[in-house]
Amino acid sequence: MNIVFITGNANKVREASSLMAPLGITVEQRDLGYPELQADTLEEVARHGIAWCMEKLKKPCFLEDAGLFVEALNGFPGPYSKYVFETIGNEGVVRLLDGAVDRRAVFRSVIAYHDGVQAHIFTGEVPGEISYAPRGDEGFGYDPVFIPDGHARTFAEMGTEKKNQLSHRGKSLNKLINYFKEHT
Ligand code: ITT
Repeated sequence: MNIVFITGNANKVREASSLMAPLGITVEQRDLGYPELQADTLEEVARHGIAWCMEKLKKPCFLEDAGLFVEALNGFPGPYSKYVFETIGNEGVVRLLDGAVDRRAVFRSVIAYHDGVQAHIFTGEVPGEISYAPRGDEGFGYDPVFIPDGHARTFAEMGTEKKNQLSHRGKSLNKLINYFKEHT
């Protein structure tokens, strides 16, 4: 089976392939540059994006919108995670929590899969903490500052396989995989 993953982020494709390739699912990256709605929830962004992509591509495909929600910042950056990463980056996020004892955060992933008839949503989340400084050089984005609950290492200090076992995206991708198993 071949499935199109619409994303400009090759790291996401690497993570999806790591889970899907062993099951005989080939992940094909297409970067359509879909418009990301300025919305309050990841699901709205994903639903709007997949409808746009389906119009363009006219074949089954999926996309994923992810975000980091920091408790002490009332869920910021959340749906604005990309912009915040590109402006203040990991050092900036650590600085925003300067002196904060409550460093809890949640990573969320929303996959929108369109089967040609309708869209299906699959979600995943992982609770954790923001580290006191960026650590590790694997992964991408906020991985160097996110420590999943019950672990001492940041995502960037783990390999793809370990991150997939714990991560928001690993969870949403596994739900998508189960859907494929049930429907193909
Ligand atoms: P798309 O083309 O798929 O949208 P993107 O990199 O823009 O790729 P998102 O909008 O989903 O992805 O991600 C929002 C931000 O959160 C962005 O800066 C990512 O680098 C970061 N991010 C997403 N998933 C992450 C993960 O698993 N670990 C660390 N950072 C992540």
